[in-house]
Amino acid sequence: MAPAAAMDSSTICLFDVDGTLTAPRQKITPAMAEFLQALRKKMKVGVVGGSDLDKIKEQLGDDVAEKYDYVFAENGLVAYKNGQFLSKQSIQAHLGEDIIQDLINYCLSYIAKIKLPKKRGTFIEFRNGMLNVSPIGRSCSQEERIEFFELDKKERIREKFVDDLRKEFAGKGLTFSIGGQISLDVFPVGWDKRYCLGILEHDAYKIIHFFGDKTLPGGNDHEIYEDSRTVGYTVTSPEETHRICKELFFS
Ligand code: M1P
Repeated sequence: MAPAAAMDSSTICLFDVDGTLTAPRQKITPAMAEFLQALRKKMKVGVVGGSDLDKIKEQLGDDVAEKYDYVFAENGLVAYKNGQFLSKQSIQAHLGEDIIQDLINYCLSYIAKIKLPKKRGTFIEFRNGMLNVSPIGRSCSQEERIEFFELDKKERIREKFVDDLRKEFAGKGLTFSIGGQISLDVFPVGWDKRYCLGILEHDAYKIIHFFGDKTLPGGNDHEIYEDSRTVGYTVTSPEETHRICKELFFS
């Protein structure tokens, strides 16, 4: 039997979660989970999601921090390495209460003026490093989520919302980004997924591969995909992620 290739600890493969490792907001398949563990024998593996840690745990397992070398929730604003908590940011400490309240009030009044087929609850989720804003509300069912997503593709509800927010809050140091199906994320400039690259700098990786599905401008993978510190790959599904990784790292 040929000896197994040595582990390359100067290379890391970073994966977005929704649309890249899993279907949006769904659990990882056993085949993909197993594949990532095989990849970990060749190089370091990290995940970087826009969602908070609880949602990433729902999708990748409660033991996600132990299963991957790095877990970056909320773009890396909440970070774990080798199963250990590393760091956490606070949007309120960074922005201050005035702007946070202006933002919340503006979003709620914008949402109040939109008529949708369905509206549910939790229109704003306050996270450590971002506000997640959803016109339908995060407590919608999976069916209602898909219904909104389809409508949004036709009517560009979130795109118009983001355009409006960009004008209203111009010069306030905020980024507005569409990452998933029912919501948009708001965070300070620079707190996009590139944030996790700053953390990785301490570990001096020579090569950082990044896989994401929302790599076009306005998508929440765009900045890290374009960054000169990464080798970026655009995928359209977890199956494509699997196929490309296999070709690149196992042949
Ligand atoms: O990871 C992508 C996005 O996933 C969720 O989006 P949605 O619920 O709209 O599908 C959110 O957690 C969002 O913050 C995140 O960017």
